[in-house]
Amino acid sequence: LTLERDLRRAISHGELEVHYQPQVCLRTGEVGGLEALVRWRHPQRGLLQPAEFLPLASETNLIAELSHQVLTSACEEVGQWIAAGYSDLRLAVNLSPVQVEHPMFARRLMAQLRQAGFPPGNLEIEITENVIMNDLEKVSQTLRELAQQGIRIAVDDFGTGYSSLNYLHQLPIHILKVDRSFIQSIRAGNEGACIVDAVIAMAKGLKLEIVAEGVENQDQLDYLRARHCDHVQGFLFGRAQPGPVVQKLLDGQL
Ligand code: G
Ligand code: G
Ligand code: MN
Ligand code: NA
Repeated sequence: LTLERDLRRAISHGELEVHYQPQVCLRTGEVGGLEALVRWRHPQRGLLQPAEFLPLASETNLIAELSHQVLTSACEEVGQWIAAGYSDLRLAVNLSPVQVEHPMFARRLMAQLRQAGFPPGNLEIEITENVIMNDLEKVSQTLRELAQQGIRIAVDDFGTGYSSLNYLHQLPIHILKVDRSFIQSIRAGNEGACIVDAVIAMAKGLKLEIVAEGVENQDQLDYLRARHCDHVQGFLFGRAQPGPVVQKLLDGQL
């Protein structure tokens, strides 16, 4: 209960921060995208990770307000970088089930982007397979509305959910994010690597882009490069960092 009271205060007092983890394009070698990941700068407990407060936020409906803040901050900050010349920079945001299942979600999101002056074509939303399957009808309507406006849809943690593959050609999906558990099994002779091969082959057949998550070492990178994976994300390229740090990283690329 203390944490719930604290979280309400965090939302109203601006204790939430958005950090960004780079996604590197293997074709250009440059940062092509940023995944927004929320952090809570707790006055006593220090910097808290999402696992420590998102479950509570979801149970208490504070998730709606929290998500709105994350999106507002990220659109404002990344929107400035886009306007300053990084015109192709993509912003990826994670959506929770309650957001995606709300019937007004697509319209509210579009209104928020207009207000922030953020180009919809630079936005990517990440949802998990379980969120898609939970209410396929509702979610598919929302995803169609978003895709019509140019927003791109990524399936997060691909390969770990309880789902068939049917939704891939029924829904406007643009990107598969291969879960880091598969990337971690890229080692000589490990069978997990053949799942990565299969997902990349399928993505190419379906004309979907691939983001490999959790890339931590050079062997994994070499493996993914040899298979023409599109984008890589992971500690090898950097953890999620505050906006000013990321801005320096981008400026070093100019
Ligand atoms: O930052 P970290 O790597 O610990 O993120 C853990 C998980 O928390 C992510 O995989 C993501 O699913 C979730 N997450 C992080 N930020 C947000 C956010 O702003 N909104 C939602 N809904 N989930 C988030
Ligand atoms: O949305 P998602 O749950 O995929 O969010 C990314 C999560 O993965 C964050 O919690 C982030 O800290 C974590 N992460 C990002 N890169 C790596 C990595 O290279 N290795 C590991 N173990 N975790 C990572
Ligand atoms: Mn994600
Ligand atoms: Na993920």
